Amino acid sequence: MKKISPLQAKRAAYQPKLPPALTAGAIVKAVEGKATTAAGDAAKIKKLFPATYGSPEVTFQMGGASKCPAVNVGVILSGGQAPGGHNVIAGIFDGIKSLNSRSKLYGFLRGPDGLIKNEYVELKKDIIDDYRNTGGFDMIGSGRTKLETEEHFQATQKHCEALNISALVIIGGDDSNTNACLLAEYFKSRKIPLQVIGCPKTIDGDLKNENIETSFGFDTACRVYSELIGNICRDANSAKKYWHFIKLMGRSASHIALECALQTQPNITIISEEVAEKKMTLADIVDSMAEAIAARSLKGCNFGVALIPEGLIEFIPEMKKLIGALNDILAKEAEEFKKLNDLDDSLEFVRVRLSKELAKVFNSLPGGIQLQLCMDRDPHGNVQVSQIETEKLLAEMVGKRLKEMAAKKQFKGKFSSQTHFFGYEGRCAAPSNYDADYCYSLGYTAAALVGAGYTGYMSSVRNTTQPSAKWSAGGVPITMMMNVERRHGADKPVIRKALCELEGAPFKFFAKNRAKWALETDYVYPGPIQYFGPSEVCDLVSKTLELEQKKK
Ligand code: FBP
Repeated sequence: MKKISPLQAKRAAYQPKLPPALTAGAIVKAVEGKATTAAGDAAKIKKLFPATYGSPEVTFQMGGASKCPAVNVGVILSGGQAPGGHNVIAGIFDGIKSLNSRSKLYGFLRGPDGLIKNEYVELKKDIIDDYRNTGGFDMIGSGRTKLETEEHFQATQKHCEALNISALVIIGGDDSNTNACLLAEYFKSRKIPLQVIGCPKTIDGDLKNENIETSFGFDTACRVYSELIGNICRDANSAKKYWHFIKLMGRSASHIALECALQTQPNITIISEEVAEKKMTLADIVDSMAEAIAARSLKGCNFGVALIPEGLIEFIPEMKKLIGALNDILAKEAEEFKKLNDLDDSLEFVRVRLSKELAKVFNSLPGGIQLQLCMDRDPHGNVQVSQIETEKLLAEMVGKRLKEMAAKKQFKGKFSSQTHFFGYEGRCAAPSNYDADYCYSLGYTAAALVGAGYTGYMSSVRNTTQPSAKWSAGGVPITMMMNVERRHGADKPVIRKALCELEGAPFKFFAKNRAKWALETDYVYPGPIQYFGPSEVCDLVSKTLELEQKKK
């Protein structure tokens, strides 16, 4: 028998909470709201999604039909790991069994690839039970293949028909849910009886809007990082000799960095969205960090902690333009670029294709960063920011700047840095109670959407800062979250990414306190996630969600 940890054994027995509408099962009464539009470019989205555009929002109430036929459902995990994915699958399983005990769940392996290649496993009770309340995506695996071509859609249809699958649940981030919507549109417009439902996953926290309070995994991942940051804060304050530069995952938006800052109160936190808003250059960021370090040094503190969001580089206006141009070059001339074997030739290839202004920015970067910017894009055309070592870039540039300041007698302290990157450490942690409950409810809600016959919807569970007895469940048409953006050198319909709002309550709270946190040693040490014990330590919600919901 596979050995499991004592915590895992106890945790397996945890029964996640559900919104009241679902406590008697997934056969529910669906209350429809008004017809919806899109987040932007409504006319274009309507044209691209004639069959699914404009569907109403749906809220569930207990009740509805007394019987439901058995359904076969397929599920895939798509994109980066996020704590709670197994609970979404457990929720779908329990939900469809509550619709009809003869319902079956099939898990396609390694994400969209499994669907295209027809590699799957039937998820029976014993498998599901082994994975309840565990972290990771290892039950069926995940992948980043983009489900977007006609061949992919046809293969999906063929493989689902062979298993008598009438609904697919795609658990993924903004890009994967965009693809879920394309798939739903494809089937609905051709009258193919295959429903598609999305579930909002990503530790990045950038898949949220009026109806999707948060993406799952954000809560747990931020708690893991905050525990580690708290430990580093304590180490910094004990040894009093290092400045720690910590890069935090979050491909684009700075939600993770902001949440961790709210939980731990480090000395410096850079928020990419603010950098973009203030049109700061790399030099501006370096100057502001060096000044903060010099000010702290005057108080005798030659140590501190700085948080750097992973996506920063793309928010520095000059860098954003550069990356945009590189994306276009690498998309249009991918084949020629791939043929180059020599690193210098690769750099020269892009350099000569850049405008004079952008070539200057490119040349100002250390060689290592230039190469990292030219590395393979992910299948969605995104720069793989987790591989760009901004924490090292900034530590090096800040050190240089402090030396210049020292020469002018503007800095008399000492500066020694350590760099860290926290990302993968948090993505497969055992879900916090919040994520365990939220994920199970999202999965169960997806089953209810399947039972009620909807397609092109994202599962939505709301009011989650309240006890579960006040949670609501329903569905949001995915087209409602879409706009048109430039990707891979072309205009594409995509779900609008939710960036940190500088007018939002979480950022405002941070902005109000950051000067004090910068100068003083005001660290908070959250410690590890607690699964057992008093509710005030086990049943927490993220500071971000707490502040966002408070204002409502
Ligand atoms: P998703 O958007 O797919 O949830 O992934 C998020 C993320 O964890 C980012 O924070 C990070 O930049 C990226 O995945 C890393 O990707 P990979 O796992 O392919 O290295």
